[in-house]
Amino acid sequence: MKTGRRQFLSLGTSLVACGTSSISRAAEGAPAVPGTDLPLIVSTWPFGRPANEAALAAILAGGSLLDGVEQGIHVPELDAGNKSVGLGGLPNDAGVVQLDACIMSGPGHRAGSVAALEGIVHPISAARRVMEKTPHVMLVGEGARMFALEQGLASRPNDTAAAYEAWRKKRAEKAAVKPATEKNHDTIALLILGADGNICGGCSTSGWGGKLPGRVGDSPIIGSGLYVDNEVGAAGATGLGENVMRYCGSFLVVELMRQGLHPQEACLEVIRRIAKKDPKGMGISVSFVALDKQGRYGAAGSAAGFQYAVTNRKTSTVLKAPGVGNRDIGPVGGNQSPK
Ligand code: SD4
Repeated sequence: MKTGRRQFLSLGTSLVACGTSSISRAAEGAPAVPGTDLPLIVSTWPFGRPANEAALAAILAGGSLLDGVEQGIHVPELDAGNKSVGLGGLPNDAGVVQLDACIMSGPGHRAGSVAALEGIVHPISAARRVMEKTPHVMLVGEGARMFALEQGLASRPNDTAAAYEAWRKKRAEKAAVKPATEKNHDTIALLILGADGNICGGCSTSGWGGKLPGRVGDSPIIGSGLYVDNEVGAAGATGLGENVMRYCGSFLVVELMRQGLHPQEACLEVIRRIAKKDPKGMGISVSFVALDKQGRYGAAGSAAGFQYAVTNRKTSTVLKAPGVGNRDIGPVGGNQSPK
């Protein structure tokens, strides 16, 4: 369900009126920038906005930051019209949707991840269960699916046998993988800075449409598609995973913030570095979102046009990120909390 701005504001008002107004600013640790309204939620793409709003509602209703991440990401995962997240996403080259997701908790520096997961409605919940119920960080393929089923997560049949046979026959006749374009990949990466100064994040995608069966992108790889460091901040990626994984992209954004860069500048710098090494230069097709412990946030893309969503109790909005190849696309957000 798409939440309109008016509906969102009244939701926020009624929740505050119900006694949750104590959730406001960072109480301890490094304080947020004065005037920053927390929780602050930042995510990729315009479809991140309803996800942010669901995350905020979960937190204002008394949920944890991880509840916010999980319930926020449930929104695009359930949206059958979303062709890049959840079971409505574009299938691989065998006609099968394979999903990747991960989650990270700043407190405890914990992480959980699933990759090449079939038939599970909410991969982000499977990732959270891996983090909370197992001694592992990552489960893949059939093992991940069996684990998710054991955990009682909702599933939908994914009949791979027929799809595989059709794929096997066709494979000899054509190049196996369709080239990635801006149209056959997207991801939700959602980051939250809580009122207590803690940070959590999550990421979920169906990945590169037409990918080879078994291909895993950056999104479930801790440090590539997502990274959270509770002392510094968090970052998440969207775009062509092959161009993020080789550089530990989200980890690098966080490390540059640790060195003092503003989140937006850190995103830009990582894209510059990737583009410099990559023969495709600005054709690398990657974007990052980031927020820091001070409540600053930002995003950048290898090209103009990347949009990201920023939400707090006062406002929920979609901003344009600067593209490294073309920085003159304003208006650009990224200084402090949205006003
Ligand atoms: C992947 N990074 O599987 C994901 C897809 C994506 O924008 O984010 N595309 O490579």
